[in-house]
Amino acid sequence: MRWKILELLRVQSPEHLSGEEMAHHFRVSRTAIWKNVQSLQSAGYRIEGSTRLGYRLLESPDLLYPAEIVPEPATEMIAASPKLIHHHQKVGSTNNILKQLAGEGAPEGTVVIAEEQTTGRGRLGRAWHTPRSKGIWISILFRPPLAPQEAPFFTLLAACAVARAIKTNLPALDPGIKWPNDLLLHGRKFCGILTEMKAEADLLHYIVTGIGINVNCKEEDFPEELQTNATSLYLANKKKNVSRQKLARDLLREIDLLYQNFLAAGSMPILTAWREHNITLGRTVEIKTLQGGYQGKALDIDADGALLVEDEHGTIRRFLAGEIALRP
Ligand code: BT5
Repeated sequence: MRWKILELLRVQSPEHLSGEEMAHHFRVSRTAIWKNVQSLQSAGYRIEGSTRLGYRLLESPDLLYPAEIVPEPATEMIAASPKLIHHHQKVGSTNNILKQLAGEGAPEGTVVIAEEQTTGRGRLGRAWHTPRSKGIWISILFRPPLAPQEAPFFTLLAACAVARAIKTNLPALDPGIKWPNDLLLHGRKFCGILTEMKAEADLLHYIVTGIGINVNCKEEDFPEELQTNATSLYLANKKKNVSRQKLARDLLREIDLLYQNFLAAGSMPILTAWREHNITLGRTVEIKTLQGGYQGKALDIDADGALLVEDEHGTIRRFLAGEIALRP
């Protein structure tokens, strides 16, 4: 009920709304309204109470509560209602929490988002740095009817969604996708994606795609070893703060749109969107895989999102995973 009260206060803002009116609306006592208002206040909302006029919302906190980031109008599947969004102040890793929920049967479209992670992860056990309330640290659950080897495709889907949400919010910025899971601004990484899955030989149980976006990080928020390679939207946006709530809402909507598109029409629309935002194709790349290193020209991605690289002898190889460095 507290989120419904918040909604009423928001609509009424900057005017007051009487406790009695709300009590009547919800068919509860005025004390029940007062308790819910108190719980909103302890969640960080500045709500003024006056015995004569009622309650008035003065300020909302910069926190990614479900009520603040649920897309309106509602999406089809991803974060389609506030109940599907699990917000935490501090977790180890949002991917881990969501994998646990997925194992317990959480529905497709469930989202875990945190203000801070203590053990945020990148690929191969690398650490992902997540300063408190400075970014969007989020994981999304998919249960697509696919074979396990198609899971890496969800990294591409998420990368396109991030690029699109940024173009909507900050049209002057030009984020580029570096295959497979990085997004860069002016050559520096501001977003990383980690797709994990649970599967048996031919059966995919679920995919969890984790996205980390440095939104309002300042230089000093990055540890020294990241300062030359990492950036944030704030830094790229002439040091102006960016609304995390609006960006998170738009990101969820873009993920939902791309996913619906994918379910209806297959991978083509996403590959097209990916090509539009990529900064990988046509470049000479050095690719490191668990099997060894390789150099060549990045020609294209195929329907599974694998990168096709041609070496100087004209041999084309296909990479489903790996780490690339872009050469001039
Ligand atoms: C990634 O791995 O880029 C995937 C990052 C995914 C993070 C999200 S946050 C929500 C969800 N929950 C999780 O626990 N993870 C996901 P990789 O390509 O392996 O890159 C990792 C490397 O990026 C590190 O070794 C650092 O060099 C660098 N790095 C770490 N934190 C960074 C940051 N905040 N900004 C830019 N670079 C960073």
